[in-house]
Amino acid sequence: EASIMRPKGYTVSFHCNPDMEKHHFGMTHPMKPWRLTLSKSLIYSYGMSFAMDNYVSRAATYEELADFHSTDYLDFLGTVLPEPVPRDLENQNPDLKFNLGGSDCPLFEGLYDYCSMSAGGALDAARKICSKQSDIAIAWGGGLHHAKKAEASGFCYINDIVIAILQLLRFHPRVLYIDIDVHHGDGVEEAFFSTDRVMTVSFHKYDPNNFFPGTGALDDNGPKNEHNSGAHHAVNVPLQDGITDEQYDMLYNTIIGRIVEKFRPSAIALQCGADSLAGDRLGRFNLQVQGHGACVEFCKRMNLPLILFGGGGYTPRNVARAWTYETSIAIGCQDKINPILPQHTPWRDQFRQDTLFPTLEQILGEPRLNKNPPKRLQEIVQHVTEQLRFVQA
Ligand code: ZLS
Ligand code: CA
Ligand code: ZN
Repeated sequence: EASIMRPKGYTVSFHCNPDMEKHHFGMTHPMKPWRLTLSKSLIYSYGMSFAMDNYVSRAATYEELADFHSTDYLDFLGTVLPEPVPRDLENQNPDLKFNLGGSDCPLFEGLYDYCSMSAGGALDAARKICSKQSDIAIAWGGGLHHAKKAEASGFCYINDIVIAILQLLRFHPRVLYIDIDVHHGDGVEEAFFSTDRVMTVSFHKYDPNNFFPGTGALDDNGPKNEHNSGAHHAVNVPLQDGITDEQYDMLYNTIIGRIVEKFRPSAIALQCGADSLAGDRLGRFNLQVQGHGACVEFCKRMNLPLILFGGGGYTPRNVARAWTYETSIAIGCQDKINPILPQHTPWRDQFRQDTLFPTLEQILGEPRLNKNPPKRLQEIVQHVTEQLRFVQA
């Protein structure tokens, strides 16, 4: 039989909604939904859509959002409108309801649609994984890890990741959540704080007083009460400016390798925030496209159903590079693609900002001083190893 002759094939699905990308947070706001358009056009220019199942995702319904979010919050989110006139001086610091309307989480035209489309893509991806129609499902429009049950936070209004993981939990006994965004994945950690069915792992820049959101210390590992099943099921990897590919790779492989061994997840959800790349407008790390992509490669090698979410990423041309490279890893064609960017990319001017002959992997930006001493990295590995002694599948 033919299926005996060849290794089992696998399916990658790609979930996006072009309408999501048209929204604007405001001129100066760092979050630019059009980075999704830029990423997609590069992915399509390489012809990668021919190696995936492509879906235009629907918007998530109110009921689907209410799986995680409070109806009070959703009702408010569904009715608030952007202010018709700019706030005047005496109105600079309004009482923010649900943290909506400040400079991080502004109100903008079509906000509810934008949020429900982001969640719709993530949820479609999770459903394809549950039905085993995909082995790897990609939702670059998702990954908004700061949103809380009844609160917007850090550019995130609806936590599409939590909603997608809740869907996975209907079919999967244990889900491993990994977060390589430069910010702490606090919203996802909090949502699954009290369960041993989800282990959350975030790698992030940690400086409680100077870097958002200020949580995610090495010894924040879940409920302190040992009788709470969520105890020890939150892993935090606090890092400093300038971490390199080599250091990150060592930490990631050691930590994720041991977690998979101990926790034995049946599915992995990976938030691929691209603000951990060198040269990011908000980030602080020195990761290259290769080093960032190595995290995706490592997860793929675990041979478990995998969802890839987007997330942060504030230098759009580098976001597009990373998510294109990571799409190629999902498909398995990363060694076969031309490193010189395709001539006919409609957005070539964006990439020309770097050099005359821009490549997929070369990102520009002054490297930041590395403030991660090897000794500290060893301490982190040591702490996580000890923490995992309390974890069993
Ligand atoms: O993880 O640091 C903060 C909070 C503040 C400082 C900034 N001011 C404006 C508000 C109060 C304490 N917020 C962070 C949020 C980072 C969210 C990351 C999301 C994710 O990548 C997932 C998608 C922050 N960092 C930088 C800014 N906000 C920020 C920078 C520049 C601007 C422009 C627009 C708005 C005001 C001026 C803004 C925010
Ligand atoms: Ca993170
Ligand atoms: Zn971020």
